Amino acid sequence: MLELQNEIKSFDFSFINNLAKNKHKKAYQGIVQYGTAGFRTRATSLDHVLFRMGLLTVLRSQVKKATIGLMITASHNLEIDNGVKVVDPNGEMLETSWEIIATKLANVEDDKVISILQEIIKEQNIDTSLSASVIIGRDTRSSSLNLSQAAVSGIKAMNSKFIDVGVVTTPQLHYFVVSMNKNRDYGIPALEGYYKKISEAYKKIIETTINNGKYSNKVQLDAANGVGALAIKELKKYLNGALNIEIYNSGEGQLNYMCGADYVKQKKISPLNIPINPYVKCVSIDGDADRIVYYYIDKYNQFHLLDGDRIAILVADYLKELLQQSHLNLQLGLVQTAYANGNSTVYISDTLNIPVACVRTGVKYLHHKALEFDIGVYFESNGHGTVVFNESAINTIYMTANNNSLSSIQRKAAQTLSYVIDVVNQTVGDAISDMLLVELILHAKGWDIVTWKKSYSDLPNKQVKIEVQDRNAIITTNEERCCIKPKELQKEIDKIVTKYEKGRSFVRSSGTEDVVRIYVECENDSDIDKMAAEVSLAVYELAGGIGIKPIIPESNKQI
Ligand code: G16
Repeated sequence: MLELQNEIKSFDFSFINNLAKNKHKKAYQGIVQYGTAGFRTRATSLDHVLFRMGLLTVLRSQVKKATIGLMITASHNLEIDNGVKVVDPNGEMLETSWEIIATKLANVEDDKVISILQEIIKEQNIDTSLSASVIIGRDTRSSSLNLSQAAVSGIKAMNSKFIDVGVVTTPQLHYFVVSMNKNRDYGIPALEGYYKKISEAYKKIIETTINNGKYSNKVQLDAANGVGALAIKELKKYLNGALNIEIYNSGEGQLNYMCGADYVKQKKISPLNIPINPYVKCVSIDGDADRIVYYYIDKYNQFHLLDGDRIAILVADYLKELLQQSHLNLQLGLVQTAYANGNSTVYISDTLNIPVACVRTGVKYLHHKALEFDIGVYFESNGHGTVVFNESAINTIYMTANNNSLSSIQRKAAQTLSYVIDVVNQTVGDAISDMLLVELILHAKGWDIVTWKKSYSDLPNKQVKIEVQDRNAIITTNEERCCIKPKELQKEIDKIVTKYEKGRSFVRSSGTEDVVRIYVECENDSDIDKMAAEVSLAVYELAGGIGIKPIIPESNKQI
């Protein structure tokens, strides 16, 4: 069980000032920004940022009168980077207005740290005599331990209580924050509580549904050489063979290097070190285990990806079926981003008849939008997503499951839904619980991975990244689907897309890497490389590209 350390006393600003100017002084003079998922940059530039985030989370905890989380990770980035995500009381990412405060505090000169802290206290009207608590976790990067110590140094300097949970996945840290704040209503705040909750609910569903024979419970899992490998090894103990997970890239190689969910999604190829045999179900998770994608190769060695869009559709379709069987009138909705394949959006609205919303990139935006539904499914196509159930939906589901006056079909469907609620990590996208969710659905439907893939065809698509002098020079609107700065760029993109049947493209600056991301999709596979090169060249020329200039292939042949 987690235990809070340290006792609350009043702040000693001269002590904090001394730490800020000496032990945790700025080693990096560039600007760091709280981006899509917190601060993320070279690990060597982050000590002062972590110290200051330690200070800030104590204030945030006093404002929210709740436990706040600090996760040290750079998720899908390579080992050389690191970062920090601040987790708000209900498991959401830090509130946007505080991202600005965090960015300000992270960037001021060492001798201004105290005055900024005082400014925050005044502006936010913080009662600094209140008790505060922070939970801190880290991934397996070699830089993570020192950075977590810098954060602890900040937390201790503010005399706050804290728990250092050590090496955990990002979703586990979110789970801890929520279970601490919800007084255990969400789950027991310990790793054992997390594993038990999701594995027991999974086993209950597996036991009560019939397998028609096509489903195989074998999964080859690429753990990106990250913390997910440790977590999956633990999970296996709780699953007792209910799922046969073979783990690859479990830490012997470099983190996220030619492996992991991001690599597989972007390159559309298998990762290193995973045995590839036709039709074997494979999954890749990312460095902090908050994203997951599925894939297989066919007998012609062709690679087939089942990304976040497909997972969302599988999950939403299954939930809709259970809602129909249990006669529950709950509003189910799905949230995507502009990266979602056009055909997936059409399939959700036209075939599944489920309302679908589009928001900008970043789980924080998807999560909030999903909360508008009774049951909100959200997934980014990169495999980051989950399902959220509101309180009244949860109560209705439990009541229906226990209402003996209803038919056994109705009750059983509601019972299954109640188990699904426990399999899902509602606090944030969680590769591990998402895998269990996908597996229980495939099991219930009796599907192999090929049958799952058959539901609809993706439009050919491609994502590329371009380095520019200043990625902030790109400004977008309309959920990132339209570029308003540099002014001429959108006109150029519009011209390019009209040349291709079902052409669609958008560009946006990444919030986790120093690049501009480009997305293109169109009807014909043979056009996709040319289209991507044309948009890349437009970005390069109009947004200050650096490095090698993109070359447009002469024909529409694939390169
Ligand atoms: C983070 C965010 C995701 C986002 C991804 C890429 O994921 O949590 O919502 O899709 O970054 O963001 P960007 O395109 O801005 O670089 P992770 O798994 O890296 O923490």
